Amino acid sequence: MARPNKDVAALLQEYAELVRITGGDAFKARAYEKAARSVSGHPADLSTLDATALREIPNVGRSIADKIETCLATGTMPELEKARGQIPDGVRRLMSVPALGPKKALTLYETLGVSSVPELREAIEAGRLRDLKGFGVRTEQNILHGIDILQAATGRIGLGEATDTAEAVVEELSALPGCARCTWAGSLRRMRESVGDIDVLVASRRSAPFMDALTGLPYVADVIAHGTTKTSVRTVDGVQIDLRVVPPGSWGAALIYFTGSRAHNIRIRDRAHRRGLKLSEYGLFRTGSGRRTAARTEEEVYARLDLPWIPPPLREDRGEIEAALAGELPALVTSADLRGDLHTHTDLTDGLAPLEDMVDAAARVGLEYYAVTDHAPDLVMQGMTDEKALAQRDRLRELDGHRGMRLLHGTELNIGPDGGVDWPPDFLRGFDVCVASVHSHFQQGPEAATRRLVTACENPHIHILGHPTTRILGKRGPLDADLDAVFAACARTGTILEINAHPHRLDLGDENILRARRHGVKFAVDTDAHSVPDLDNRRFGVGTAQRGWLTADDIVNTWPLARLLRHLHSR
Ligand code: DGT
Ligand code: CA
Ligand code: CA
Ligand code: ZN
Repeated sequence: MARPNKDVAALLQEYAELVRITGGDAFKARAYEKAARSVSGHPADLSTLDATALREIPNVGRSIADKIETCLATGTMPELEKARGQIPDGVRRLMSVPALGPKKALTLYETLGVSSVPELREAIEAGRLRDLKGFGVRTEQNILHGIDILQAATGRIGLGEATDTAEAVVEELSALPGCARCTWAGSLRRMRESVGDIDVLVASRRSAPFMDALTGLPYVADVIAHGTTKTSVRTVDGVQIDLRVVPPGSWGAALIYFTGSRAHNIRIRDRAHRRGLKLSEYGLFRTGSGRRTAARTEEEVYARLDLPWIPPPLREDRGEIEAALAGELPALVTSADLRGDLHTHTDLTDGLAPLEDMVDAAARVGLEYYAVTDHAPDLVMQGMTDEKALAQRDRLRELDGHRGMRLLHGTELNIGPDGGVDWPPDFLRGFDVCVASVHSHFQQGPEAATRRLVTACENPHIHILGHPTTRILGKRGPLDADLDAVFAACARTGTILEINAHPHRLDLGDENILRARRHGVKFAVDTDAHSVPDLDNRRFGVGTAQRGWLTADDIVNTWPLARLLRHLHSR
């Protein structure tokens, strides 16, 4: 996402929250929230737009467009500064706890003087929330659980945000004279769902120009260490970036070393050791003579250890070395294998772009087929009706074949607490594809939650289980269900498990994919796009699938459309 869009969206969102906390106009808060979403989902860089173009962004009227111009020019807006002055920082910190809305946060601050997350935990443990109006044992439990999720996420950065930052840094450094190679390594190259920091590697004969360029980037807030082999900085968003510069002849060995994981590196270092070799970030050396035998490329170093090149998402010591030795590394799915997307939205429900724009964008990124799956009526605030769904279907049939792309009409059903979904069977039969997902009642116990998902799998009209655990990274934990039972039900019924590619979801995640795979299920890597830029999240879904050892054949939306439709109809 373009940096100005992200910054402006954050300011609008913060303003909306402050309006809510102060008990201001709920309509106004919603308007700013919607504008924040539109701005962050807008394909063009805001700072390149004039006043007219700003007003054409969905949910941005004249007044908000003026405020956006002020934000772009000054980095803030007077209304926001005023609201910031009225609300203690502590209340805003409390609102970062999942499960704690503005009203409750304000109550806690005003009645108990609680103004930080640790104070909140103490207050709960001391039983001080018990007697507050609107707080019960259940709320306490939810808040404690929310604090746990928040703390587990603390200090780690999401895959999407980390990729944006890493791309910007690599682009900057690659343009400098004398740069032979430049890429990111570490957990980001392994496509972990969150990363501790970003590791960037440069191959060059001279290091100083790269170190200086990194410390001089406009979005760098502090320099943690500045040296000749390693420099570390922190960005204004609090993201740490480590940069190493190595001689071009050490590139492959350094890339292996800094890609990790530590556990994988230990395994291959042991292997080197047993061959009378020593592996470091500078190369593979003979123990006796100290002569270097391989270092220039990753392939060369692995080959010298009698291993094929191992794709970074597999480098976790989860059996990849054994599989490599047996010649059984999976032929991992790649982004180029994806032919379609089976879960997407338009502005008929909560998407930001009209059907025509989404379809056109999907065709431009090269998809062969595309399913539109707007929300179904049980999610009442989305306002879906039979008539709207049928009208959308007509329009979609007219657009079918746009730039050679095939269109499927689908829906995203809501799995109710008992496993039932929206619409009667006759109406469901009219859709080409049905995704079904949980959007409510997240707190069920394990038995009910398992029964709920298994019931959905057994519904012959449901093709795909959307974001199966329903977690939101750093915000909401997974449903408390027996996933092995759910995966077994998917295998038995032919229900496809989604790998939701949104970087805040990545659901299923890698470990659950590995588990599900053992049950012999099929997967769909879908974006759940709510805007045009969301379509680019495919790569995060693919990276997650790769971490789960999946091949193209495991993923139904890599299949030709005819094979996919046969599979959907066989249910
Ligand atoms: P993260 O940043 O916590 O998400 O995870 P990584 O894997 O990116 O870890 P990081 O940034 O500490 O280091 C990057 C890679 O460098 C790591 O995967 C392996 C390698 N590495 C760094 N320090 C050591 C070390 O002391 N021993 C070994 N074996 N490898 C190291
Ligand atoms: Ca790292
Ligand atoms: Ca690091
Ligand atoms: Zn969706």
